[in-house]
Amino acid sequence: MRDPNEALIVIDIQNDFCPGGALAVAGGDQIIPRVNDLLSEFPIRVLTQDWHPADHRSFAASHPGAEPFSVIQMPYGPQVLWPAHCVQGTVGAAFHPDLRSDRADLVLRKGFRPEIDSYSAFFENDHSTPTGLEGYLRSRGATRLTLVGLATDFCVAWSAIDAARLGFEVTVLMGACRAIDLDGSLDRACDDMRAAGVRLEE
Ligand code: VGL
Ligand code: ZN
Repeated sequence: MRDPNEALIVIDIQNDFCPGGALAVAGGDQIIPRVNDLLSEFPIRVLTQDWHPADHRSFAASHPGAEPFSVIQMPYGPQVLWPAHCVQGTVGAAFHPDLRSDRADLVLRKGFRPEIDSYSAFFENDHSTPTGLEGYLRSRGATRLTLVGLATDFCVAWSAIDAARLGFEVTVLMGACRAIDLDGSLDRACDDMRAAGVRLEE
């Protein structure tokens, strides 16, 4: 068993990020058995859920003429334009049916503001608008966080780096994550996580 100060943060294991989904991550569903086991081990268990309005500004379709996976400048910095995904209330936004979401204490939704994306579970992509997760974890006494889920190089990495900056002791279990890997984004994300003091384990 784990210490009472240990929290598991499960990032975005939703249908749209699994094979057959709108923004499928290769092998995204393969991590689910291990994640289900981890959900039984940890005393504090959080699931995040990417949760966008249908006209979200991170969607290529919201920018006439723009191709999915191109990058534009937003007021808060560069933004990859994604295929529409995880639209609020759709099957694509639901947790994968094999994920034991019943084992979670908290479901944290993010990306619900139409004008700004939110990769991190802690802050929106402006790096300043909080989601409230930090307060939740601190008030439950969490100091050590283990992150797993989808996708390694976007929501997992951004969450891990923010958590380390906030002073949590952070481990990412790479074997329980899968990546999008867009133009070297996985290597960059690993470098950035290590530089932020995140421990990467298998
Ligand atoms: C994610 C791209 C867009 C993720 C979410 O969960 O990594 N990636 N929205
Ligand atoms: Zn998203």
